[in-house]
Amino acid sequence: MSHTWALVLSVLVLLAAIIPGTSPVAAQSGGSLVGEVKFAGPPPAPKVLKVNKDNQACGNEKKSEDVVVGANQGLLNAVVSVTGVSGAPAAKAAKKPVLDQKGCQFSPHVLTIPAGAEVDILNPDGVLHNIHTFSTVNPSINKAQPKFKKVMTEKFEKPEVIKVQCDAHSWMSGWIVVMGHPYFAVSDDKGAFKIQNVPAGKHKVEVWHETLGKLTREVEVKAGAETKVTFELKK
Ligand SMILES: [Cu+2]
Repeated sequence: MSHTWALVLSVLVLLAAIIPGTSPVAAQSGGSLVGEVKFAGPPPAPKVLKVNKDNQACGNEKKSEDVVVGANQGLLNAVVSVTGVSGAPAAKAAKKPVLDQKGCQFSPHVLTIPAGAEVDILNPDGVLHNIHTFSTVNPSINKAQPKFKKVMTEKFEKPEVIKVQCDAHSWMSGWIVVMGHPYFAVSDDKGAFKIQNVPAGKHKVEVWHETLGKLTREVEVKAGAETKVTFELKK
């Protein structure tokens, strides 16, 4: 290959990397949905879970993550999604989703993935874990992951909210939320979330939290603009 062609090729590769993965049509006709999920009322004190096994790897206690409230009442780990968008494209994960079990704790506590995604389940602890998923739409997984097995890969084909436990460690619990469309996000430790490239129009927006339940709101998303929405969940 000549130097000129090599240069042209590398410029093309660079351009491909710079231009975002969404189609120009979607970007123009869509808007983004940003906001916060808040916890109403005084934040509950986190429950302390006793660790009664494998203490060297797991520590002596864990804080329950079933309600985690941060600054300004921000609620962590709430899943916000725009439901019922007709003709929604299948979502693709930007990178392969990972569910870590480091320190005998599922991380992230709530993992959101697009339907059809494979998840790498990591075991860096040098102890036996046994992932157990409580699902009805997807096949339930109940698999030992011995200490030498650093990665196990599982696929989740259908949209579903799936509770995850470890049969070796009773305190370990988490969630895998499988989505059938690309319009979702999880709230961070300030309760903030952002969903990009939502088609313009009126949509139902749903927030789900593992212990506080669900709320639905109708929201109008405008093309090329940021639409703000705040949810407040209570016990
Ligand atoms: Cu475990």
